Order: sequence, then C-alpha cells, then structure tokens
Amino acid sequence: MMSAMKTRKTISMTRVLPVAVLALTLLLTMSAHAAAPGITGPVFNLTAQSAYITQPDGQAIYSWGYGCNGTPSGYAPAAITSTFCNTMQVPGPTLIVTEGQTVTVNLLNGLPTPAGNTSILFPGFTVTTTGGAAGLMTQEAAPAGTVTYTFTASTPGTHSYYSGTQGDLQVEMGLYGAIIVLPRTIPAACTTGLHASNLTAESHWGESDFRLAAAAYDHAKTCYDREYLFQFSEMDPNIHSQALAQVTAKGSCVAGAVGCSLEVPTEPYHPAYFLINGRSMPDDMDPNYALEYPHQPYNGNPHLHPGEEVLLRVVGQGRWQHPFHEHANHVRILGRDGNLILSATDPNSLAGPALFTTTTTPGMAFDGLFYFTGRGLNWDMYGHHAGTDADLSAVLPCTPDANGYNTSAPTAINFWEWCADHNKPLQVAPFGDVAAGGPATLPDPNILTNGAWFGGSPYLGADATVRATGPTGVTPPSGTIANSPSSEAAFAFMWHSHNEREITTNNAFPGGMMMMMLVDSREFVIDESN
Ligand SMILES: [Cu+2]
Repeated sequence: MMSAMKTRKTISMTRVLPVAVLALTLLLTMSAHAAAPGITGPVFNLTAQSAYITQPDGQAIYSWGYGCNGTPSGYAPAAITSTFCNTMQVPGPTLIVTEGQTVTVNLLNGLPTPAGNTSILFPGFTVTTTGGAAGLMTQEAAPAGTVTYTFTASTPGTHSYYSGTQGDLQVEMGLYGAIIVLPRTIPAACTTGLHASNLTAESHWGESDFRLAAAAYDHAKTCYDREYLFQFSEMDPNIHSQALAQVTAKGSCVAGAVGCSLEVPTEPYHPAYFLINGRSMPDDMDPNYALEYPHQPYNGNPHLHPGEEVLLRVVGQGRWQHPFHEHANHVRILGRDGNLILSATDPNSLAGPALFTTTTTPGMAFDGLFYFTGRGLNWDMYGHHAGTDADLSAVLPCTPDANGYNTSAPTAINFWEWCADHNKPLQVAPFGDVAAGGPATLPDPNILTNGAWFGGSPYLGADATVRATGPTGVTPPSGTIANSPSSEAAFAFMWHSHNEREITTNNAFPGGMMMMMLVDSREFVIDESN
C-alpha cells in the first residue's frame, strides 16, 4: 500500500515537474550556499519573543521564536564570519556543543503576556531545571520570567529542541530549534585517506572547510566532507493571525489574571506555508544571514563536489510528516536522535537504511550521508572526450582506484571521475536530435533551453556550455540564457517534498519545501559563508 502510493506520487510528480527528475545544467553568476551554522556555548542565553517572518508571497507572518538574549559566546563554523543572532528567529539558534559538555540554557520569556508561560524540551537528554514554574512537561518561564535548563551533551548527533508548553500552539508559532553535538573524538579514518584528499582538493581550489567536525559520531563510518542542517515545518496562517488578534486585544492584561490567556484553536489545521529552515522556496536559496531575513537567518542551498560525503542533519519540526526526496542518490541513515545505528553482529558496520525519501517526523532528527559521483551516467560528464576535445583529453587522465574512481590526483578537475565513462561521448554531433553516435542523446536545446538557468549542457564546469557546442553548433541559442557560459555550470537536482502541495507557497507553485542541490565542478569554489 505504501509503496503503491509512493509510485503513484512519483509518476504524477514526473508529469507535473519534468525538471524534478532531470539533472539540469545550471548557470549562475550569483549564488548562496548553505552550511550548518549556529552558536557555541556551552552556556546559552536565550529568549522567546514575537516578530514577523516573511514569506515569498509577500506576507509577513506574526510568529514566536527563540533568539539570543545578548551576544552569544561564539558562532560556528569559524569560516562564516557574517553572522548575527537576533532576539527572535525561526528556527531558533542552532546550539553547537561537544559531547560530554555540561550545557546550560537560560531562557527568558519575552513573549507577550497573554501568551503565558513558555519552556524548552531537550528530548534525549537528562535535564535538570532551576527556577521557573512547574508545567506539565518541564519547568516553565512565566511572562518576563526565567528558567534554567542544564544537561550533559551525552550523545553526538543532531537533536531537536522545542517548546514544552502548549505545544500545539507554541511549536506552530515557531518555538523550535536544533542542537548539534559534535563527537568527543574524531576517528583517524576521517582525517586520512580519501577524506584527506577531499580536503586537499578543497584547499587547492581555494575553498574553506565549513565543517563543524570531521565525523558525525565517534565512529569511523561517520566521516564527512561537508554538512547541511535542514529543519522542516509548516504554518497555518489562520492560527498566527488569531494569536496576533488576541495578543493585541489583551495586551495590557496582568499575567495570571482571569482572561489573560490565549484561546486559539489549533484544529482544524490547514497549513499554507511549508518551510525549510523557516523559509519557503525561493527564499531558502538566498544566503545564510541575509539581511532581508532578520528573523530567518538559515538557508537551504546545498552544494557539493563529486565524491564528497555530505552529512545531512535533518529535523522534523512542526506537526506533519514531510516526504522529502533528495534527488540524485539515496540517503544513508547514520542515526536518529543521536542514536548511531550499527549492525547487531558487526559493530564496525552501519545498519541504517539507504532511503529514497527521508520522511521527516515531528520532533525527530536524523543524520544521513549523501554523495554524487556521476557513476552510471554513461557519458563523460567532464566532457573531455576524444575527438572534439583532444587537448583536454590528453591532460586529464582517469586512473581507476579499486572502486573505479579517479582518486589518485586530488588537484585534478576530474578528481572522483567514474573512469568507466571516461572519454565516452554523449553523441557525435551534440546539437539537435542525433539518433546515433553516443550512449546518450539530449533533447534539442533549441526546444528545451528555456529560461535563464538551464545551460543546455550535459557537462560540469565553467566552460561546460562552450564544450557542449561541438565543432559546428551553437548551444544554447544566443540570448536564451542570462548568464555568461563561463560562469558556474553545475548539475542541479531538485530536493523537495513529494507531497505536491508542500512545494507551493500559499497555494502558488513553485514554493514551499523545495531547494536545488548543486553538484559543482571542482574549480567552482563552494563558499558556504554566504
Ligand atoms: Cu522527487
């Protein structure tokens, strides 16, 4: 039943969104890149406050969120320097700590008085509290009051935190965030071998290392080369507007007095906004800490190079599950809520599933590994095939390692090339519908090269469009792309919810839970600081 539904959903998505199942070559002159940015502790002074968050349909949504009460002790990763932590943000500040640390979170309730008490739950940790008032699930901070939570960061991995007070309303309003616990020890495997080679490649092309650590857990199978954090949630704007109306009407009431509380129904539930890190597509593709989103500092714009192990830290916030699909490969689940999933019989082996769709679950976090190598494309995606590009072919050898990849020269443009496809032509005459001559034939670029993004090239790299023209043709027709062919040309894969309504913003397509994952050629510098 489940698989039948999944198949039907995939087919209908293919019909509606042909771009969703294609690798497009994307040309961009300006682009933002993501990371897993946050603040460091181990003491965090937070506040819960109200503010308006913006959506791409022009709406400003009254929301509640956690933010920084004063300047945080630090920001991470260090390679990102243009940072801020406002008094309210959605999601709340990402708390970055190290395994074994004693974490202290001081929470000041800065919500409007009629909103009543608030709190934070840290599921998976043994929390002790100081101060505050007794609530159903934990100690709470009364309006203008404080409460302190203390716990040991006992397990590495990605964890959620969220309000433990009137959760149907407060989580909906935006009171949630993530905790990243870095492992106490980094296995040697993560700083040697191919992971060291990936670092060599990054520095050769002038890239910074934006990782928070080299491993997700204290385990050699959890090494990674790049990382991203994505938090999924949805919002019903009717709930937010009712909360605002009641807060406004009761604004001067006395905390605890009869009637000084909100009666906002949270059912029936009709969310219209579907958010990744508090933003809807295309806003999620704008930079981290973009000044136009003072209360939504985190973006969703993953980039990677072929061969890199990319750690995905994903948290389900809000109330609904979201069937999120990372196109281009499956995601190997490492662990959930800080619990590394290992084989029961072989502690050296991972036992998490490789998932086509990583369905997010409210309150639950997972860590997973994703990579793209181009293996199986059946053409040379570096485009250095003999015949039309003999010069490049001569200077770019592909020497297969034991797994078939070109990994011996980290500074080569085709580091991690799948050598079985090396020099394999796409087609003899790459312009138009050519019936014979190569393993793959692309559609006529005169027809499909529409819009500013699709470069019409099946190749990676700065001159991919030029290389796609072949000896006689001109691809794409001049004037059909906005960007210079010499700028970034990446493979773009849509990462999106497979619930089609969730890739809309207030019922307008495209929007919602959608972002583009870009596979960048080596010489394109991935700068996650923007
Ligand atoms: Cu999909």
